[in-house]
Amino acid sequence: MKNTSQFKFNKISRILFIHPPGNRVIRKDGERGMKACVQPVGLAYLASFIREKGFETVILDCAAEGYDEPEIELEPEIFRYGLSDDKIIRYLEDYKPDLVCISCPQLVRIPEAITVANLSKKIYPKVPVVMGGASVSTLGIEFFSLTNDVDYIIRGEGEQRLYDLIQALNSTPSQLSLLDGLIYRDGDAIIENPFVSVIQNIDDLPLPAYDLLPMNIYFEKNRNPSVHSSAQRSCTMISSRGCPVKCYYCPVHKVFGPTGPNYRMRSNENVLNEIELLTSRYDVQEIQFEDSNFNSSIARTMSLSHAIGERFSGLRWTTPHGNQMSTLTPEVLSAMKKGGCYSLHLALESGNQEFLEKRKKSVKLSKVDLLLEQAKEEGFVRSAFFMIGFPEENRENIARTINYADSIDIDDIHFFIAIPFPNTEIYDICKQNGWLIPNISWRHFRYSVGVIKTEHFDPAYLQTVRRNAWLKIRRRLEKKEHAVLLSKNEKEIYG
Ligand code: B12
Ligand code: SF4
Repeated sequence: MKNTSQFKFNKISRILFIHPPGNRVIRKDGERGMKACVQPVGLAYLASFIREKGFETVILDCAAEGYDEPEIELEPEIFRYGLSDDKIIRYLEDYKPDLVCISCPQLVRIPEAITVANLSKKIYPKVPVVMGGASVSTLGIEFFSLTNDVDYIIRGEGEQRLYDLIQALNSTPSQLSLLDGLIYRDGDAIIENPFVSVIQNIDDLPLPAYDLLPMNIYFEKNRNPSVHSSAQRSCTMISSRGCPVKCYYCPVHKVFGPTGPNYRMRSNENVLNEIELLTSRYDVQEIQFEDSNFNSSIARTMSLSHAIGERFSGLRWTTPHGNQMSTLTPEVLSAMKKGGCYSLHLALESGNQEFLEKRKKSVKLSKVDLLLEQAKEEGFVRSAFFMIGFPEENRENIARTINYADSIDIDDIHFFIAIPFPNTEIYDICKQNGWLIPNISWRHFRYSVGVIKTEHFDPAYLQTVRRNAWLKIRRRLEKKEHAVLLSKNEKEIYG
């Protein structure tokens, strides 16, 4: 029993934000997922917003700070990386927070995020623990069945919501039931408030608190598994939130658009201010825009590209989370290239046009060759993303996607195993048909493992097919004069 009135905590003034340790696959045959070292931009936004309201804030990035520590096998072939429990405890003891805010960006990291909550409660049973991020936004109330050591979860964008929670805890706990997106315990009950709002004008947010992050570690390791950086000092950034499209497997709307697609773009000026901060204070040479959908608006892509090129000549940038193909007109490609963008990441998804149409994707396979040619002429490095293992697929469809991927003129390739994130349409389809492998660890909800088993395939089959396809296409690409492959060697896999 630990309802709010039972906390009897200090008034909250010192807030610790934690990015938990990460985990990756290391298979017995030596194949391994890439170990990420990337700025937790969401946490940097939160810390900045809360600091501006007058609170003392620090960020502990366990994944980056403990990047070189020995890895620990958590379950067969999945290893944790980052700070050890002892070091996290020491940090907690030194800082003495009044509130612990943990970010859990991906479902795969839920067990590690819960471990951090356990450690905090062990030392400070009365200090409230809040968790947010795409994972809990996706899972919702179900999360509370996993642990008793998290008191509050906040779904969606956390800046205003976290501030409102702190205010309520400090002065008006009776207001908790009114806070949008909050799920919390009240005695034995779990209360789930409605989750509806988004931040209308994202220009109103302060810039992320990069000064609270260990920026030198990110620059030194320079390891964003989604992109082969063109410069050592690279930094991720977000120029828009949400996505105007709604794919049946994507959880992005659980964070940025609870009532449907809720796409919001920052103004050019606001984006340029952040680039100015990153280039002048941190000497950043490459920006990786991790927007869900950077180029969905033709007008904005052109004007932002132009603005970046004008003000930051020589700066290189890219969009590793993927490019929507339908808006990459020759004019857009040319503007992006002139503005400093050096690589494209085409979210082609499937080699089956019928499937793409059924799923209302705007990808037209008949136009891919021309687009790739135009992109090559402009001088882009061109990578393509495909997904295999959608529940509706059979082995023939999967083979068609792989053959198609092998037929196009690209410089790098990624195959992702389709993942049914909870509370998405694909998840419901899998659940209704009994295609979800029961009692499977959250650490398997990654593109290199998979959790779907139908009459046509299971994760082991998909992993083998993916591996063989990657090796075959890699060998073809390696022979190209200017091969630019993200994976450093054949054993390194995405996911
Ligand atoms: C950059 C990125 C990465 C980086 C790492 C980022 C990091 N530091 O953790 C890399 C490339 C390494 C990566 C890897 C993976 N990623 Co990723 N990634 C992203 C991406 C593109 C951007 C994240 C971001 O900066 N967003 C912008 C900020 C503003 O949003 P935010 O982080 O969500 O934070 C806001 C809220 O969530 C909330 N919030 C966040 N934390 C907290 C904490 C508290 C206390 C509160 C109150 C609120 C709160 O407030 C923030 C501000 O509004 C997102 C998609 C997207 N565009 O968001 C996918 C995304 C988070 N990734 C995803 C996935 C699946 C993965 C992988 C599992 C893929 C794989 N390889 O199999 C791996 C896992 C890596 C690992 N080993 O742990 C999914 C997660 C889905 C889910 N529900 O699990 C997403 C949503 C993409 C998608 N649409 O499917 N990823
Ligand atoms: S286009 Fe990309 S970000 Fe947008 S809904 Fe589809 S998969 Fe998600």
